[in-house]
Amino acid sequence: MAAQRTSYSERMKWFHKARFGMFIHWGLYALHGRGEWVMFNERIPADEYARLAGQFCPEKFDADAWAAIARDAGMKYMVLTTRHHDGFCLFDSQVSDFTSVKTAARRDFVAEYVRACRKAGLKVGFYYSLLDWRFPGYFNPRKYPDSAAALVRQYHEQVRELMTHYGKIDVLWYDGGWINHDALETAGFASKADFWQSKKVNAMARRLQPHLLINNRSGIDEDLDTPEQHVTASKPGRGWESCMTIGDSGGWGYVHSNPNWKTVPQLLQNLVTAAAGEGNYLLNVGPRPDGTLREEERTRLAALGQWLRMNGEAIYGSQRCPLHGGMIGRWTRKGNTGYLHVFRWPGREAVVPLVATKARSAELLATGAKLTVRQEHNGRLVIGGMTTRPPHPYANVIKVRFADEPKAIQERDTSKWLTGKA
Ligand code: FHN
Repeated sequence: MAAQRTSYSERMKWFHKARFGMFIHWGLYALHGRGEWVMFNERIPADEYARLAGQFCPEKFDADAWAAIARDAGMKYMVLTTRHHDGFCLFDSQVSDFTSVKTAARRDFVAEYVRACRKAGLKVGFYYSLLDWRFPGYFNPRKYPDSAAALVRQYHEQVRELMTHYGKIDVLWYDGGWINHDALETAGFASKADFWQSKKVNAMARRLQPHLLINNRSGIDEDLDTPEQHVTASKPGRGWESCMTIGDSGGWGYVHSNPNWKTVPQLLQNLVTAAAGEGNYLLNVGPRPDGTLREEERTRLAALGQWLRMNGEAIYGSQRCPLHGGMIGRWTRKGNTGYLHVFRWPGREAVVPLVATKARSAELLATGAKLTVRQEHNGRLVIGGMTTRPPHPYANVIKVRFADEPKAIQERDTSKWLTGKA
């Protein structure tokens, strides 16, 4: 008897609280150290690329270490590439020999990853690439219809395996659902979802995993929008998650010389911007071939975790807040409490225009240090009693308790402020 499917809002509850997750791109491609697209970018023939599986023996792989880094960073879930576009599976599969169980490693890394997530109290996400470059039918479904059909069959069967053999799964993170439009048309498919038969496979996944969240990359919107390398909020009520690399966008998988790493303030501002839009931040790591994480990733994640231990109240389960942050930063909210995330510390006072709601009190969230509040007739809220220099170098949160849910004054005549009126 299929378990009763739960409502969207019910399924989304933990996700809205979580706000922050770890994306992990790891597989054979790490051996080359030139990103996860190396097979395609360098047009490495399938047989030559497959020989990498004989070298993939990540002796230092430790899923518990990954989970501990994620947990200490303040992350609440992980999403691992169970299979990327190269078709190599980090899990056991009855429909493929190109797996980490049937080749040199002889390990089901997905099983180890799932156990580690649960032990660390993290929700479990599976990334799965629909496309598999090894099938010519992906590139030309009209010329190779049997290969295209085999590709789709493999994807359906492997999604069933992933939804069946590893206990309760929380997120199914599809990727690689794009197909050349002309190729689709000439092969007689009306859409990507038609080619992948996504409706059928997603219905099966939900029967097996009634609480599952599915992203929007199988050709159907499903539960989550997935802005990539940027933080753009979906409309209220629609779940979304910004996925991003810590290094530059040149590679999600391991790149052995990546000169361009985002700073902790940049990463923090992305996390806050996601939380301000009631969305999540899925921050990526690309482990080395041996399974270890780079110093540049570990130090940044540790710094984010330290900040979240002091300010997580303003992030986890955050709601949208209409108040203006201006040059100073961004607002999140929980009920009648607003959190002003100060990216650029203004000095001894912070001015917030167009506040319609009475502010009762203000304090520095991290320390509880009391601040003052003064509201002027034109809606300007002046928070005072601040130190000249920022208490924390990256971002500081001012917690403001309001008499009601904080609202902004809607300006009908924007020039009114010139005369001191709202
Ligand atoms: O091609 C993939 C890429 O390798 C990476 O997995 C990202 C992560 O969202 N998704 C695709 C590019 O949009």
